[in-house]
Amino acid sequence: MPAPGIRKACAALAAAVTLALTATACGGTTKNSVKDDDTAARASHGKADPHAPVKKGLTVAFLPKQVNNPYFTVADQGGEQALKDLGSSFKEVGTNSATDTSGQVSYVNTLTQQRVDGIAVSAQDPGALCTALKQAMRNGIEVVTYDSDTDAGCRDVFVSQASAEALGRTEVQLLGEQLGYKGEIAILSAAQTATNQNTWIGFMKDELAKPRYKNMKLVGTAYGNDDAQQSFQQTQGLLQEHPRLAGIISPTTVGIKAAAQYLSGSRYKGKVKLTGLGTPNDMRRYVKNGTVDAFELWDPAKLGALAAHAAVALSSGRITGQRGETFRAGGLGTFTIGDKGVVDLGEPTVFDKDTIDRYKF
Ligand code: RAM
Repeated sequence: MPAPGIRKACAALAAAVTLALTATACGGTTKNSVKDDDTAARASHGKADPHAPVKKGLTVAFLPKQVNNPYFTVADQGGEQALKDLGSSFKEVGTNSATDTSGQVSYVNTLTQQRVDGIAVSAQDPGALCTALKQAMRNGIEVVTYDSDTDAGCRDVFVSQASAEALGRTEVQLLGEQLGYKGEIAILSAAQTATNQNTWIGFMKDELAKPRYKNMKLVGTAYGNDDAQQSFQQTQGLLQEHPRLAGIISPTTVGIKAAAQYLSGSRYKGKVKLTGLGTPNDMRRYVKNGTVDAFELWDPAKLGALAAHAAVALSSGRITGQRGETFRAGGLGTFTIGDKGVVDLGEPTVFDKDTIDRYKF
């Protein structure tokens, strides 16, 4: 396997020549090798050296689902701070809409041409970015997904906010408690293609299939596309379509805020229960005015910081994305890579009127 410097030089040369490269001179099992199969990404890394020095002077680009979303602003600021602490540089690019998949693809291609060292991306769609991300990896770029994953073969590591299963099940449990396990419920999601929301919804349905929820019925799923106005209108639509609706789960910070805003100004306030994933700053007023009892989230800044640490650990050769590898992420502690290259940040936090003022994000 060529030395890391040579790997990078080969990658840089290849990127300069063409994005559709064949870096045979770089040879061996390095990530410059062209492999077309889905396992190319992680299988081509070689062996991790947990004691390799942490590289400095890297550039890691964050590509969130959507740049004008306060959740991603906080997450990416966490990434920026972590990179600063590690002696590397941060940049952020991205689309204004959470459904501009071709825009996300263009950004990946541009970052590949710019030869950044790492990309941390929250995918709007599981498959759409694959070709572009594989191209990035063939060009020596480390690819970390955070918040919303692609297919596992199209990135090195997925930094997940919490176990997807825990998130899906606990949202149903929270609503179940609030409804006394009775009534019609609906889901107000983000984009129809969003990997993270769709995974959580899968676990919500699995949870709802348990005998305890036999009197709770999922009657509809709407998509507000992480757009405030669309989410507001979709909430209104759900209530019109299902006059007996007793509760809504919105697993998106944009959706839950818009739904709370709608409910808060309507006759349904306090009657139709709302839970899901929101930021304490967005939801504080709706918890205090009795629209929302409890909801959950993780600390987005920590998620961004963990993604930054993972990208630098990959670039330094300390990890390759294989199950069982461990890496230290500054003050966040030490993390172990699990199945399919997934790293979980931790458990979600539940916020209610007694606890919400402890959190400022
Ligand atoms: C929105 C986005 C993001 C999701 C959060 C909970 O901001 O859809 O992907 O993780 O909500």
